[in-house]
Amino acid sequence: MPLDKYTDCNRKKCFLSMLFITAVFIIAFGWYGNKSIRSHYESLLRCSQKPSIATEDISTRDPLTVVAIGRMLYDKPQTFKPPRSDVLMVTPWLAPIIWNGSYNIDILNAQFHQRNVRVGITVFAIKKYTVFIKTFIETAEQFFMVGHKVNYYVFTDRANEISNFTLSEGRQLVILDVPSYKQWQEVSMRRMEMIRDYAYQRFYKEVDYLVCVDVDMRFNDFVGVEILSDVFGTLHPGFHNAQRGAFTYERRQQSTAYIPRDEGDFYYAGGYFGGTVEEVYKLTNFCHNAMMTDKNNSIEAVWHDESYLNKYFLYHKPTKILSPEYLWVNSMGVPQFLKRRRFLAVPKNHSAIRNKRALQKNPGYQKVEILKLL
Ligand code: 4GW
Ligand code: MN
Repeated sequence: MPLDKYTDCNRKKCFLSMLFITAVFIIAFGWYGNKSIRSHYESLLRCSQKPSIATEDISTRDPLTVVAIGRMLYDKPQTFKPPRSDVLMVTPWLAPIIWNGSYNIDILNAQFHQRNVRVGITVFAIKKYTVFIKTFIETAEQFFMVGHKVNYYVFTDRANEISNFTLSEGRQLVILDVPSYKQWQEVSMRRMEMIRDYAYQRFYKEVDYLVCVDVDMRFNDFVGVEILSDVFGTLHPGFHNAQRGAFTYERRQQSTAYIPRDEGDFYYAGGYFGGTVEEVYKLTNFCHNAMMTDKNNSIEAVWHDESYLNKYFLYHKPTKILSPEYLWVNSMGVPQFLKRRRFLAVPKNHSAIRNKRALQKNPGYQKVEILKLL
């Protein structure tokens, strides 16, 4: 075969085989492409038939609670203009300290309403302290978590002395019958154990957050969801500006509440702490166990439950701290930085309400009385 013929023929063969190969490729790709699109589509279908957990959760929720936060008008935050420059507004571990003017309650209310948050507030009214309940509840109705779901948990040994209250919608009062202890120190300290036990048995089913406070108090201004966080403590009004060395932490090394003089952030008040039910469980469980260890070693921390709380907060830092606006004593006057007095101590007639002999036996007695007279 002449070369040119050969090449001619070869060209034809080559062209035909190229055509054939191209056709095979087109068919093969078409089939594969179709298959992969179909399988992708099938996987999409599978996804929509079996939604992920997150999708499922949203779809089963009450549609009213899934509403987004609507359009709101408020002043833009200013990068170089902090709303307060006279007070510390954040701790070195980035927990906010709550002062008037530092937050927008409308934004916070919208966020907490969206989550349909339920708040439990615990108070103890043992023996003669039932006299404080009326003022406590009545002022709480006016100022505490207004517009949110609230359960008052009143721990008492005198349920018959707790009168009926007319409460706003979404709020209820639960009386919890508890034993009273002979020694007043124990009355105060056993609060940790009782809160722990009820958190474990009951509170976790009924509320999201717990606020645990003294009963010898009255609300005097609004206290709302701005206080809520995983675990929060409150600056003790008597020590809000004190030096470390002046904090009345437990200083005896034999006690589980011991804090060395070169440690400590703040002095937290025993009469106001809280957080999620789970975090309050952990806190109260720690404090109660520490107290029991000390009891077995015949030692009791100088400021009872407050000393153990301070120890807990030193090594489990609170995620929010309430300023003294949330716990104040009028006898301390009204300093410039205090724009609101939201929760005030009710002056006590000590001899009428307390067992004086027991008080005089307490080494810290004089200090309490002095603080109260300030
Ligand atoms: C001395 O005789 C007492 S009795 C000291 C406290 C007592 C007591 C305290 C009581 O007889 N019944 C009672 O329910 N409590 C609860 O413990 C009550 O909730 C009270 O607010 C809390 C702490 O006691 P307190 O308010 O008297 O403590 P301070 O003076 O530190 O606020
Ligand atoms: Mn008190």
